[in-house]
Amino acid sequence: MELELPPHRLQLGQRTWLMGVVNVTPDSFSDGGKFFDEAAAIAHGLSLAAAGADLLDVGGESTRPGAEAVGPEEELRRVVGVIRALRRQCPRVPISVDTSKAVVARAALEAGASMINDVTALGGDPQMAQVVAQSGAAICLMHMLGTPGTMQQDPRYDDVVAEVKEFLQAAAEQALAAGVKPSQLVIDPGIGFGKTVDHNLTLLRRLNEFRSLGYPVLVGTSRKAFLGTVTGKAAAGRAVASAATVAIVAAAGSADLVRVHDVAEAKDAAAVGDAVRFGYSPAP
Ligand code: PMM
Repeated sequence: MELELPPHRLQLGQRTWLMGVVNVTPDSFSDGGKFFDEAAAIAHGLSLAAAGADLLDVGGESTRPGAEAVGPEEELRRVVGVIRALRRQCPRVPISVDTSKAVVARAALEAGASMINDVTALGGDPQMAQVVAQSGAAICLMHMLGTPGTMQQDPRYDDVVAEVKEFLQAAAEQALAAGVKPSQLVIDPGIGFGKTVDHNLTLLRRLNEFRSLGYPVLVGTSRKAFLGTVTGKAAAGRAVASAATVAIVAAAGSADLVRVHDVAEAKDAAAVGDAVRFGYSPAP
């Protein structure tokens, strides 16, 4: 299977691909405020690419629990220049835009992005499916229970894996009905988005069950709160714990792409996990 990110193309099933996070926000989960300035965000994106990121995910709206929504003008102001600069300065690395607004997605694609990472799985903006269908860009459909404002207030499931799968299947069907091609779709169980620690661990343990949906799987565990619960560490000290999850999913072959803040650590973890899965062969 291949994921087309024009003009790039990722061969899936050969190794775990690393999506480096560039948050141009004052208030994200773990790095809010650090790269809020455009020049700092661009430099950060370039450093992630140099550390081995296979694609970069640029976001201008925080989805941290309880985060305030950002208007489209402000989100456009934050991400478009960063995407344009990264496209120009680092043409080898495809760019994804972390947005649920169609107007931001469209502008980001024009600026050089080739994937939309929509944490609302097309539920946030009725125009989004059309933007994806018309552009041919890849789209990541992520599961969230509720909204960032409410999602961590006592989330409940009878069977978290079955319910998240059902949601992603329905979101994929909605995309296909709007004219999106199956080859454009990526799915993500949305670790931390309306889930308890136990829900997150169960999703990771049973991540391979999402394979039956037939789409590439992306997972984002990086620096998230459940790792803080498990290790007792604050967000900035969760790079090793985050890398451990990358090794686990790589060895299990349960994810094609991992969304990470600490690319250098994740790269080693993915290399070890991939080597356990496939055996070791030196890079050509
Ligand atoms: N997590 C965050 C933001 N965007 N997108 C996808 N597809 N999957 C995720 O798990 C995800 C996401 C929150 O993380 P951050 O605010 O620390 O970057």
